[in-house]
Amino acid sequence: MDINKIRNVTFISHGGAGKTSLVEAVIFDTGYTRSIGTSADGSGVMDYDPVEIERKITINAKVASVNWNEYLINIIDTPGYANYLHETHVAIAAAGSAVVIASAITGVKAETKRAWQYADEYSLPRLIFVNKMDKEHADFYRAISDVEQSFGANVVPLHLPIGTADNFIGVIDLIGMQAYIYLPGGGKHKIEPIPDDMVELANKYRNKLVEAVSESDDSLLEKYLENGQLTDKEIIRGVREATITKRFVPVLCGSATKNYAVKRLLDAIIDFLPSPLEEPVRIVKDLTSKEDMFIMPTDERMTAHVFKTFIDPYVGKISLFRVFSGSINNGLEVLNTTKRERERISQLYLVQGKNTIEVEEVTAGQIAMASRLRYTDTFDTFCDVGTPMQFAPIALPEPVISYSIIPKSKDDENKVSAGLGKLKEEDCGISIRHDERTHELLLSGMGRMHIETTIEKLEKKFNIKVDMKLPRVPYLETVKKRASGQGKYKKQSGGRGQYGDVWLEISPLERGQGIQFIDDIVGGVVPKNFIPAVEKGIRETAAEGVLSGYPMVDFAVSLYDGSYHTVDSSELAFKIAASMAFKRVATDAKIVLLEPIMDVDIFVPADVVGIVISDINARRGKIVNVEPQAVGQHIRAQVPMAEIRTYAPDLRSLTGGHGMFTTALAFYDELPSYLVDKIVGENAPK
Ligand SMILES: Nc1nc2c(ncn2[C@@H]2O[C@H](COP(=O)(O)OP(=O)(O)OP(=O)(O)O)[C@@H](O)[C@H]2O)c(=O)[nH]1
Ligand SMILES: [Mg+2]
Repeated sequence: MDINKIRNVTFISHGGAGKTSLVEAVIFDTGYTRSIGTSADGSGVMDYDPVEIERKITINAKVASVNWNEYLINIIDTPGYANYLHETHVAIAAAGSAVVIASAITGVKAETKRAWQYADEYSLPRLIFVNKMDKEHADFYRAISDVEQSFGANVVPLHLPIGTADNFIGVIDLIGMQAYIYLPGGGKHKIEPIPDDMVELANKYRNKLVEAVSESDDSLLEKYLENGQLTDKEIIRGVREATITKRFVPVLCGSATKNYAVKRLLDAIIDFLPSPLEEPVRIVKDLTSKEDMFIMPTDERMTAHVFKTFIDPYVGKISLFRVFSGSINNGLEVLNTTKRERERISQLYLVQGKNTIEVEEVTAGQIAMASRLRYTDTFDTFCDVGTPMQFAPIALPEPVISYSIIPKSKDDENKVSAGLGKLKEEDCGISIRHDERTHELLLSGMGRMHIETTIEKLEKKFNIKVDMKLPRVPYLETVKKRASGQGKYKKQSGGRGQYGDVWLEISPLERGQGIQFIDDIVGGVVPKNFIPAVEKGIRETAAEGVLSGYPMVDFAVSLYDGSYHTVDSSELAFKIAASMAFKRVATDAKIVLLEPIMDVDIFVPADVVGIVISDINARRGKIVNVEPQAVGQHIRAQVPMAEIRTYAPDLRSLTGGHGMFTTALAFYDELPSYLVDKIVGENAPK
């Protein structure tokens, strides 16, 4: 494959703007399907996961490799909803350029801005496609000004729409200065002169285009000043250079579902977006020299990066990877550098969503799929066996919400973690852990909907049904003051009796000090061999809590007196006596509950800082600091875990999707007394 004729492009935007519909139209236009599939009726080849079909959204990033005019265009379709932005991140890292889909109705929403920022991080050149021109209230010019305001980007239309909504019939190409009029059914067009009533507007935008092109290139500026015009070829070259160097962003428009102007988009991808040779260069670590180096697509040493895994209940594991240099042919043994294992690639495919075409070889710049790999997971690197190299892992956002997962049937208990473990292989945005403090299985993800769709996958793929619940807060107990007293266990009815007698003193310790047991016995009033039993009795009772069922911590306990019986005393008797004494003395020492407090870092636009701060206050939180950022403000706060468990969806609705946050455990603090009864009540033995 001629590397100059490859384009790797990701489609990004907020949810529902029409990315997948556009990809379905592309797959049809390039001859891979006989009709245009839609997500609305589940007939598409892209959104084929059962949960995607049911919810009519994209959840997994997917690839469609199509041939168009002898070029190979690999499109990575991404989810738009904020709950799946980690997939968008991965797609952007694998692609070399992006098509940003703006809606002619809603323009640019928060998620598109986030995706745009990611694309900035990877320096991706991009095009904008204003979609849904056929819908009522569609407005191309409003969408463009929204793009300009949202991104401060220098946007330059290459097309103008002819008509809108029901009257949208085609586009004017501002380079060829002609009209593409689409025939009902889409895909096919006639070329006509620009309609009379649009000639003036077309000239105005043509001039803007020519000026933008000349301004971005000195040699073209000279020609423009000399001739007052540029040739079509010069404009195309100028737009290409300006797009690849990100001096401006070309804008096209059309309708995905009507399949109007979709082929024009394919032409633009070829004409204006970079080939792998022109993409931002990638860095790999050369494990022989231990140095980071740029890997050029022309390097003969093979490097490839796995960016997505799917788990198919029948086929097993499917790995999507991009070859950055060299080539991989069917049957090649590669080194999986990440796992330090040799892996034979025996089935190689190009994919269009769920459809596959088997191939013998893939070369630098291509995206392909291999199935049934033994060792390989997402983000692993492949390279030639003799030249180990490794790509850095992709930095992903951390999960922001956790739920406790409970199987509906007791028999499924083991299956649940195994099933979730498999889903984690296909979804790098979830994490699973068993919380030892609350004995819950916690599933964490990017939002409530992400958790919901994950458990829907669990049911649809593996037939495991579970419920989700907010996780329990791991409260702790401690004591506030010093207290002392006795515990005496005595039983003398028939046979051998029981006798244990201890005096304990409890005193509070600093947070995080745990439990200190001090043996202050003098003169053997409690014999040495019984003292470990006393300590055990105390520790076991503390672990179960005295007031609320939560463990008691951060106290010192001294065993300072007691008595024994030469015949009746035993380890068990002293253990029971210690437990009795501990419960009594702890209660006198004023038990309080401790709750986990989280450090919360919130990033929001400046205009919502006030709302976000008052919401944090309403959650019993404290604002630590507010600091301006390049974009928006950074609020640092400390908030009780109990109040922030659903912060991901709450912040999203509070800020219209523009807020982001991270949390981490900060410390434990005393729970206000007015809340203690509620917590104690919740945990009381039934
Ligand atoms: N009228 C009209 N409807 C469209 C167009 N493009 C998409 N739609 C509809 O918009 C809805 C969402 O389309 P999708 O293609 O699933 O949008 P998406 O951007 O892939 O959405 P996510 O994957 O969830 O981010 C569907 O009901 C489509 O039929 C268009 O050009 N015109
Ligand atoms: Mg989609």
